[in-house]
Amino acid sequence: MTTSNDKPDTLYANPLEQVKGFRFDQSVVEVFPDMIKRSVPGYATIISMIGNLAERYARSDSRCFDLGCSLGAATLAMRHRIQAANCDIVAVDNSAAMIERCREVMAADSGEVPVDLMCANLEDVKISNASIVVLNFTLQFIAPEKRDDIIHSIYQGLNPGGILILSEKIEFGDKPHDDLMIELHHNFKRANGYSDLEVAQKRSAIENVLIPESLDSHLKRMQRAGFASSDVWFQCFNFASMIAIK
Ligand code: GEK
Repeated sequence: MTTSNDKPDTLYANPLEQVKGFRFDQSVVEVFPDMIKRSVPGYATIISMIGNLAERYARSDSRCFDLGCSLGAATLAMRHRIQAANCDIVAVDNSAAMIERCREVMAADSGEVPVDLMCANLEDVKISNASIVVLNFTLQFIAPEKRDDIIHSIYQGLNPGGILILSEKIEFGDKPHDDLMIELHHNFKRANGYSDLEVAQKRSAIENVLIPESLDSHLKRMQRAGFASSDVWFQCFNFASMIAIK
């Protein structure tokens, strides 16, 4: 899905009179592969390791869910590594523009695992008979007061031994450390060709749209939901991915 032909993300390259709240609309879909790769440290590694985990945890006659699938990068990673027989992937996103493009991406892919694409709010999707649920940088866009119910219903829908993979932008309780991680992330973006103006305008667009929490809040929430074990398996600056096992 991510190729050198990706359309470059220039959405915030020019000064905007008013920076509106970030939305996953058609203009974002057009540049999404370039945007996410230049903005999220470790994104390619996380996607590739989701494939690795799918090979290890997908079970025969069960389902794998990719919630907030965007253009289906995690879905494709799972699709190409799942060995279990009769295992389906359910990929969900509430942006019609994302799902439409994701449908084209899936059609162009030769993987054999069936993929069911749904344009829906993930809160309305019933999780059942799941061996894997992926929330790859999605929960951060959902109001914090709704997050307990979502993680709890994922727990309920997982089969014993099933896993939740939760990747999130995170914040730190220690202010100097939090400031340092933000600075290092912004340096990463500048090294990937974003200007100071782009970094600043994007930051203001996602304020109040992307709400990060601490690793501790995420791990405690998964524990409260009933997960037997949960911990971080990847972190780069203020981006982390966790695994919770039922
Ligand atoms: C990847 N996982 O490439 N219901 C369904 N989808 C939602 C909801 C919701 N309530 N809220 C947000 N989304 C992908 C990357 S991007 C992360 C995920 C980012 C969707 C939203 O439309 C968008 O496509 C996705 O979650 C977040 O592995 O852009 O930083």
